[in-house]
Amino acid sequence: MHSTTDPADWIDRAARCQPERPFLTTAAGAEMSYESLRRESGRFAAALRRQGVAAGDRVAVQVDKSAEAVLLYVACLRMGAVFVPINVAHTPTEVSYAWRDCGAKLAVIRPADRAALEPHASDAGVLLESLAGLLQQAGEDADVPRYGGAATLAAIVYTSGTTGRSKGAMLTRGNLASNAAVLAEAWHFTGEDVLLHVLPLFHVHGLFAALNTVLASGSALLLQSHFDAGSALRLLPRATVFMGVPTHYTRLLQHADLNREATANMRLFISGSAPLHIETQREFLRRTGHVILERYGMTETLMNTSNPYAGLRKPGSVGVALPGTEIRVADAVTGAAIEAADIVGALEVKGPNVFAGYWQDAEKTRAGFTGDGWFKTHDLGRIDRDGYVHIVGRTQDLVISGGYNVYPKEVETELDALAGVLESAVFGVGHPDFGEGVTAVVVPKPAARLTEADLINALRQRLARYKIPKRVLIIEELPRNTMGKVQKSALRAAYASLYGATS
Ligand code: MLC
Ligand code: AMP
Repeated sequence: MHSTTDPADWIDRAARCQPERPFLTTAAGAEMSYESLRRESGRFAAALRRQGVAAGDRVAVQVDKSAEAVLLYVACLRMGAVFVPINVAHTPTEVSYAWRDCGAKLAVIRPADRAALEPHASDAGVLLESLAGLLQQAGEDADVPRYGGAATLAAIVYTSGTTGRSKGAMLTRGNLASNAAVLAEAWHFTGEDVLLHVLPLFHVHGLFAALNTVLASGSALLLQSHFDAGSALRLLPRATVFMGVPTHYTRLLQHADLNREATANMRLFISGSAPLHIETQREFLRRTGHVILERYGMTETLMNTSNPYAGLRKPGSVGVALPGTEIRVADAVTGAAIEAADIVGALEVKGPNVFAGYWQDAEKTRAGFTGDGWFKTHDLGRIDRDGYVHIVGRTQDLVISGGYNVYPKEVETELDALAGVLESAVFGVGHPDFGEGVTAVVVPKPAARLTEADLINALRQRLARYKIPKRVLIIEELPRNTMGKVQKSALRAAYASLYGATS
C-alpha cells in the first residue's frame, strides 16, 4: 500500500526505485521512463522559473493532449506552481475570464490560438508561451526545489454554475495526494499496470483520477491523444486498466471488434462523470466478460465513492464511500440529515478529498457547505442498506453531455441575446451517444424569421462546441405553470425521443 505522501514524492520515489520502468508510452510507440519523467519535468520546471514563475503562481494551460502536456503538469506539481487547466474547446472569452479571475502569471497555449488570444493576454497582463517555446528555454537542470505542505494549493479547476460566471475550485496538494493514494489502493493498482488514457487532461477525471493514480502507484500510461473507439480497441492488448465516461463505453460497444479476445489483457474497466446505463453495463459484460466498475466524483471533491474491486459491483449504483470519505443524504428542503436507508435526498460529502473553496469567492464557498462543514454536491440520491449510493437526479438545472457539464442558463442567455429571439429554454433529453443531448426551444419575436441553422451558427461564435444544442426547435410559446415558471419537465417529456435514445 502507498501511504499519503506529497505529489512531488511520487516522482522522486519512482525515479529512485524504478528509474528504467516505463512511465508513459504514446500510441505511436514513443516511450518515457520514470527517470526521463524526473529529468524532463525538471527541465520544464526550470523553463517556468526562467519565465518568472514561482511557487504559488498560477499557470493557465490550454494545450492539446501530449506527453509534453503531461510533463508541464508534473513540473507545476513539483515546483508548486498552481496548475489551471482549461478546456481546449473554450473560446477566447471563456479563456480570458479564467486568466483574469485566477490572476495567471503565464498562459501556455497552442501556437494556432496566439493571434486570437494575444489581445486578451495584454488586457489581462498574462505572459503567453507555447509548449515548444518553453522547451526551447529549458536548461538541463532536473533538480526542482522541494515545495509543499498538504494545505498548499496545487490546482484551480474552473467549473460552471447555474448562475453567473464559472468558479475556480481550489484543490490542495493534500486533496490530490490523499485521493490518488486511496484510488490506487481501492482499484489495486501496481507497478505492473498500464492505464489506457483516453480522457482529456483538463478535467479532474483525466488529470487526477487517471494520471495521479498512475503516478502514485508507479504504474504506466498509454496515452491516446484523441479518443476513437477503433484505435482504443487496438491498444487494449497493451493495457490493463481503462477509465472512461459512459460515451466511451457506448462507442466501444458499437465496434464489432469489441469481444473477450480484445479485452483479454485487461483487468479493470472504470466508468464515471455521468450515469452509466444498466444496459451498457450488461451489454459490455456479455461481449467482454468484464463488469464495468462505476465510481462517482466531482471537480470540488475528486472521487467520492466507488464500487468495490473485489466485492459486488451493483449495476445502477456508484458504489460505497471511499476510505476516509463520508457521504450522507440530507432532506432537500430542510437540510436535515437522513439516517434511514433508501430515502432520496441531497448528497453531501466530507473528507480529505474535499476542496479548499472557490478562488477568491468566500460567499460561494460559504454557500457550498452546510453549517457543519459538509459539501453540498447538488446531486440527488439515496444510500441503500449496504451503504451503496444511487444517484437519481440533480438539484440544479444541469445537462451532462458526454461527461461535460452544460448549464442551460448559460446557453439560454446567449440564445436570448440573438436578434429575433423573444425567449428560449434549454434542457437535456436522452441521446444515444452523449447520454443527454443539449436541446433548445426558441420563441421568435413577432415577425422575426429564425432558422435552426442560423441560430446554431450564431451560437458557435459565442460558446464552446460541446455546449451548442444538438437541436434548436422553433416553437410558438414556452410551457409555463400557473406561477409563470417554464416547465422543463414538460419539455423533456415532449421531446424525450428526439434523438431516438431508448432510455
Ligand atoms: C464533443 N462534442 C460534444 C461532446 N464532445 N458534444 C456534446 N457533448 C460532448 N461531450 C462535439 C464537438 O463539439 C464536435 O461538434 C463533435 O462533437 C465532434 O467533436 P470531437 O472533438 O471529435 O469529439 P469526440 O471525440 O467525439 O468527443 C466525445 C468524447 C468527449 C466523449 C470523447 O466528449 C470527451 O472526451 N468526454 C469526456 C469528458 C470528461 O473528461 N469529463 C470529465 C469531467 S470531470 P461540432 O459541432 O464541432 O462538429 C467530472 C467528475 C468526475 O465529471 O466524476 O469524473
Ligand atoms: P463536474 O462538476 O464536471 O466535476 O461534474 C460532477 C458531476 O458529475 C457530479 O456532481 C455528478 O452529477 C456527475 N457524476 C459524476 N460521476 C457520476 C456517476 N458515476 N453517475 C452519475 N453522475 C455522475
